[in-house]
This record gives sequence, C-alpha cells and structure tokens, in this order.
Amino acid sequence: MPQPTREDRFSFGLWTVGWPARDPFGDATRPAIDPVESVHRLAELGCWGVNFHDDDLIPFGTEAAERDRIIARFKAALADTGTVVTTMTTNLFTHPVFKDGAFTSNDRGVRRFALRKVIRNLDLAAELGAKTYVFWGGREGAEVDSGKDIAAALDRYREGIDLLAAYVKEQGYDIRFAIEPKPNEPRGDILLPTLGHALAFIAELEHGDIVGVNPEVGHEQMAGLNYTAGIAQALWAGKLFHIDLNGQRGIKYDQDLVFGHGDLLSAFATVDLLENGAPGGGPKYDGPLHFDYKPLRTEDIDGVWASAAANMSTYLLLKERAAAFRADPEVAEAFAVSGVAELAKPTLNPGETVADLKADRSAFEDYDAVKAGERGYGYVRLNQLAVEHLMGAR
Ligand code: 3MF
Ligand code: MG
Ligand code: MG
Ligand code: MG
Repeated sequence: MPQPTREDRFSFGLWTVGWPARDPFGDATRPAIDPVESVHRLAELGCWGVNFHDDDLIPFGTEAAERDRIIARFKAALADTGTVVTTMTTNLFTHPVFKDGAFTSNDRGVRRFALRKVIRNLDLAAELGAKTYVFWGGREGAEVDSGKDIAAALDRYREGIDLLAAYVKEQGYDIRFAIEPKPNEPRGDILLPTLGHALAFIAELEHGDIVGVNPEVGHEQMAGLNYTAGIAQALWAGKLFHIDLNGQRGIKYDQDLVFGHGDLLSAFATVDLLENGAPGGGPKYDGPLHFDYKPLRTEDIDGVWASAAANMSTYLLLKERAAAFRADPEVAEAFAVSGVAELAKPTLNPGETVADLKADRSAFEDYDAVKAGERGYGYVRLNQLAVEHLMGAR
C-alpha cells in the first residue's frame, strides 16, 4: 500500500481520532485521547497537519493560566513532530448555551458570547499559523418553522461573519474563512444547508473576498447531492478554500465514514478532480487534504489509528488510479467521443454578436436537429473505463 508522507499534505481534525464514540444512544466506547498523543501518532502515520476546535484542545471554561499551559504543551508537540496547524475552528455547538444557535440564536446575549468565543480563538489561530478558519454552524437552525425568522437569522449570520472577517483584516491576520454547509443534524434544519446556499450567502457579505466554503463529502450526500460536482462549482467560483473528506452511504444521519468507504466511485471522481483538475482546465484545489471522519464506534484504540491510516491510503490509491485513468489513450479517445473538451470552447465565435448568431442559418434554419439528436455521447463507456481503472483492471 502507498505510504503517506508530509508532502501529501494530509490533515486530520483532533476531534476525529479523538472521538470517544459517544452517540445519542450509547456511552463512549473508547477513552479520550490526549491531543498531544494524537499529534504524535498522526505524524508517525505520515500526516502533515491538524485542525481543531478551541474546546478540542482547551476544555470549555478553562481559566487563563491553565489555558496558557495547555497551549505551550501543544506547541511543543507541534514543534517535536513538525506538524502544521492548517486550520482552526470554534465549538459553537456542544455547550447548552448554544442550543438555539450561536450567531443566530434568538438570544442576543448568546450571539455576543459566540462572537467573543470566536475572536479569542482567532487570535490563537493567528498565533499558531492556521491559514483557514472554518465555520460549521451545526446549531444555527431550527425545528419549528414559526420559531425562527430565517431572514433575520441570515442578517445576524451575515453580521457575525462580516464582523469577524473585518477583525481578521484589521489585525492583519493571514487567515481566510471557510463556511461548512450541512443540511441537518444536530438541528432539524440547518441554515446554509448546502454548498449552493453557502455560496449564495457569501455573495451577500461585505467581506466575502476572504470567505469561501469547506464542503464535506457526507454533508452534501446527506442532501442527495453530488459532492464532486459541488466542489467543481466551488472551484469555478474561486471559493474552494478547504475540504472535509469522508464517506457516507446515502441520505441518512451523518456517518463520517473513512474516505472511500461510502460511494467509492464518487470518491474516485473527487480525487481525480482534486489531483488532475477539470478536464477543461481552470483553478485547482491547493489546500490541505483534510479528513473529517469518525472511527467506527465498534473500533478499539488500535482501530482508531488503523482507520486514520485507511483514509490516507485510500486517497493515495485513488490518486494512482486517477493518474492512470487520465494517462490511458483509450480514455482520451472516450473523452473525445463524449465531446468533453468541446465544452471548453465558447458557444459564440470570437467577436460574434447576437445579430450574427441570428443571421447564421447553419445554427438554426439549416441545422439538422434530428441528426444531432441521434448522437450517442458514450458516457457509459467512459464510466466503465473509470470503473476498470478504479478496480485496478487496467
Ligand atoms: C459536523 C462537522 C464538524 C465540522 C467542524 C469544523 C465536528 O458534522 O463536520 O465537525 O467539520 O466543526 O471543521
Ligand atoms: Mg460529517
Ligand atoms: Mg460531522
Ligand atoms: Mg466536517
């Protein structure tokens, strides 16, 4: 199996391997893991970076002197292992104070407290060199339609993100924000449920220039959406600042499976896009290859590290397969039959006007729509070639 190295730029959330496997129906099945141990174990596995919520490292309510001690000890682990803090985020969902949301709680005091909690952790993110700051608003939502004024909630969401982005700019921090959409869980419905909602929200911000998205495989798939197509649109919009890779099997609760352990063909397409870019070119993703998964509740502590390794190994295998797919002359021929490259060509000729198009009889009056309608696009063959490469049959 391919062995990950730091050059692969893999990262994990401390909350992933550190999840003690408590779920709504059952107690923890594993002990909590010291974040310092996680940094060491992940580095041994070839991981490059880590990402964490404030409370993953510093328990909620820790007093200042103890907070400083925890941070110093964590910094030593980063230095000892050469681990990078790629990304940081705020826990605005565990404590009961956030049960009706953080930036969008109906309670104004809660909203002010949430902003202060983020600001404090943003200062730490800058100190630790994190380049991306993620906002997953898991409690920003509702179960009761009449209990939440969605327009007002979006006003408050915008107020919060804009205020924090302005703060980052004022402080001169080299940090960009990434909003992570999710349709539901823990709230019945969450604001900014999909990547598309998030992109539309970002367009309404004053400081949207430093705000992008952090799409998670499982979150888009929980909404029945195509993750690869979604991140392709985010790339097209110049907004793919971060990604949460994992696995999900259909429209159900957030499974956070190992990457590739859900829809494997979709994972292949994701890696192909991330590594090789869109067939027609365009911007490529250059952020960390981040995993936001949960080791199954059935696993013991050895299973935790085996599952972390599985994410990276699966990614690298898919990367090999995707490279072979793109290099295969039969695939190139199939791409041509499907007209994939033709889509990169503008529909009008250079300098052509609407009047020119209207005057072009070959485009309409003389166009043989019946014949064009008979064309086969060969997508099944293309997909079968992908399947064969994915299975190592080519
Ligand atoms: C929940 C998530 C979150 C976010 C995290 C921000 C706890 O479904 O995916 O993980 O990823 O809060 O990075
Ligand atoms: Mg998830
Ligand atoms: Mg999750
Ligand atoms: Mg996530």
